[in-house]
Amino acid sequence: MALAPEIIAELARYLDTAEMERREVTKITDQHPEMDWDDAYAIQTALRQRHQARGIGMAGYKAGLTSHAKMKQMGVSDPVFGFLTDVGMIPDGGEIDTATLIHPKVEAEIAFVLKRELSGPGCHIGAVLAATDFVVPAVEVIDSRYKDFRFDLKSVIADNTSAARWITGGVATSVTGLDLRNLGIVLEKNGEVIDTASGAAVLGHPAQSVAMLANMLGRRGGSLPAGAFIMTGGATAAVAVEAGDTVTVRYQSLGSLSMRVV
Ligand code: OOG
Ligand code: MG
Repeated sequence: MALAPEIIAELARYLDTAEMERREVTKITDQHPEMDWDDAYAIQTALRQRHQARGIGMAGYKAGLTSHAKMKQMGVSDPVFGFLTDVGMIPDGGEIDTATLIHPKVEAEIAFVLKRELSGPGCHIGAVLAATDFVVPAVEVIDSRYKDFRFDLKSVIADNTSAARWITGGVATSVTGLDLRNLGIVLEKNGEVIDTASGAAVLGHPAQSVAMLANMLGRRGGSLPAGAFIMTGGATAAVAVEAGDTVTVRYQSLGSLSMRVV
C-alpha cells in the first residue's frame, strides 16, 4: 500500500459524493499517481462500507473488462472486479432513470448463480460449472464517476468498476448441455441491432470470468459463497443511452431483457 489510511478514506468519500451528487470528477490517479493495486481495492472496500453504513445491501459480484470489445473500448488490458448493490437493481421491463445517473451506458452480460462456494486460487472452468446452480441473462448499467468515462485501471477499480444499476431475468437455465461459448446475444436500442456477441467474447468462456474472480478473491483471502450472483462482464461493447431510448437484449435460449430509459 502506498497511500495512508486517511487518504484511502478521503478518496472513497470523493467517489461516493460524486455518485450521490451525479457529478463527474477527475480520476484519482491524477492526484495520487503513486497508488498501487491494493490501494485501489482498499478504496473500493471503503466505498462499499460507506454504502453499507447507509443501509444499502450487497446483492452480488461483478467482473469487468473481461472481453476484448470492452478492453479495446476503454483502452485497458486487465479484468477487474466490483460489487452490486440491492438499490442498484432494476426489474426486467423497468426504467433506467437518467436523472439519477451521470452518463449511463448499457452492456449485455451473462450472470451465474452458485449452489456451492467457490474458492481460489486454483479455481477453473470445470469447478465453476460444477458449482453453478444456473445462468441467467443480465444487463449492466455502468456510469463511471470520471469525466468523459475516461480512466485507468486503478482509478476504475476504486470507483467500483463503474457499477451503477443492473437488470436480470429471462430464463434461469442449468449449464448442463448449454453451449455457453456459442450462446448468441443481440443488443438492440430503439429497435435497431447495435451490437452482437457470443458467450466466448468473455474470456473465451463466461465461466472463465467466474474462475478468475474466485482466484482474485482467493488471493485476497475471500471466496464466492453459495448463492452468489455474479455478472461475468460485458460481452458486447457498452452503449450510451439517453432518456427516450428503449433497450432490448435477446439471448439465445435464455430469453430476453428489456428496459426503458427515462
Ligand atoms: C468499467 C466496467 C467494465 C464490464 O462489464 O466490462 C464492466 C467500465 O467500462 O466503465 O462492467
Ligand atoms: Mg459490466
